[in-house]
Amino acid sequence: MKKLLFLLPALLLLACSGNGQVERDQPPIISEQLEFYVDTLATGLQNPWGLAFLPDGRILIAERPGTLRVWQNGQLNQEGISGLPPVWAHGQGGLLDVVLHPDFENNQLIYLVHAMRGENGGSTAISRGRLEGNQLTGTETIFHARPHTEAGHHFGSRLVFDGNGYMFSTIGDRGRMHTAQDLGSHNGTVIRLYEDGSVPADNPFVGQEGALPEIWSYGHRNIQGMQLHPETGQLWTHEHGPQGGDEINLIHPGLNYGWPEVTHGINYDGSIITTDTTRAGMEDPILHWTPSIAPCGLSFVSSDKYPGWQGDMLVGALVAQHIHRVTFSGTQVLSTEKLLEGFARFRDIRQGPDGYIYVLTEQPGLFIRITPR
Ligand SMILES: [Ca+2]
Repeated sequence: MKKLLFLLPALLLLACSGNGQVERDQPPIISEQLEFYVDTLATGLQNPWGLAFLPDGRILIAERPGTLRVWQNGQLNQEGISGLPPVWAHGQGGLLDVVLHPDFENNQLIYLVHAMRGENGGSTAISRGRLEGNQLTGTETIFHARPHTEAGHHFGSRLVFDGNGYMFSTIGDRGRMHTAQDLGSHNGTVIRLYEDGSVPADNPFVGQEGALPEIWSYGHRNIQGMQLHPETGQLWTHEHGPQGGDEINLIHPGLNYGWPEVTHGINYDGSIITTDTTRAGMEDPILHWTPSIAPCGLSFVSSDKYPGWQGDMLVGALVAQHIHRVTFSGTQVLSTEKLLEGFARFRDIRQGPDGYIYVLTEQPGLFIRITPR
């Protein structure tokens, strides 16, 4: 018995590579399709928002107040990445997503989505720089959404490369809902750009008077989860509704996703935004959540590490504090399951190059791995 008690702490703290340690919650969590462990890789993060996997094994973690942390050899480095663009840590804004260029191995380019000040307030921006050691060099801002406002609401944002020279990013409605229907504003949109920030000539609103050419789709409230489907290449997003009416959408160029003309939600004060949940000329969501879960972070499971979850979408929930697993047949939702209910506010979910699912939470700010038993 004495020997067993001695062994227990060793079971809870499993040695990881390097100096770091993985803290494993015991016993495993039993879900519908599989049993898994929650392995804590790092604690003490400040509003972690996005993460990216470097080919040398380091992992970058963006913290919203404006630091880009490095997880290396099983632990968080004290020093973050230097040479970041000017981040406007303001309300819901700050340093948001971090993404590697698809050809990072050859060009070392890191892309950051962040809030940035300009004249008369600010909005969401995209910057990039070359990673040399722990420093970004040649950092430049290649897009800055407009109009600017002092509002601290709804900056988005995620960034996705399609590997064919294009990138997609998202801008929230900045707390001014009706601007999501205004093509003269980036508010409430998905945008598509070339990798240097220039505008593809075949974007849907290029040449349309009064419309901003970067816009790919519009009528969104605040998108904080986006990924290309690993098999079909379709662009999937989710977005925060108001009170109720969070959505999963399949994004097509030039289309109007309805906010705030159609929604399944209502205002936070209980007042009605619109009585319409659907309207001709506006896209219906694939799935909507009422009450809201406050979705943030999205990853399809494509690896073979999670039998039973392959092809499913994992969605982080901030307010509802769980991971939502959604199963599909094509674009038809078959079922949903709540994982890790009450664990924390889930901010980002990514499948790493090793096939495992990595997750960021806030309050507390954790970096965890979902490890199948
Ligand atoms: Ca909608």
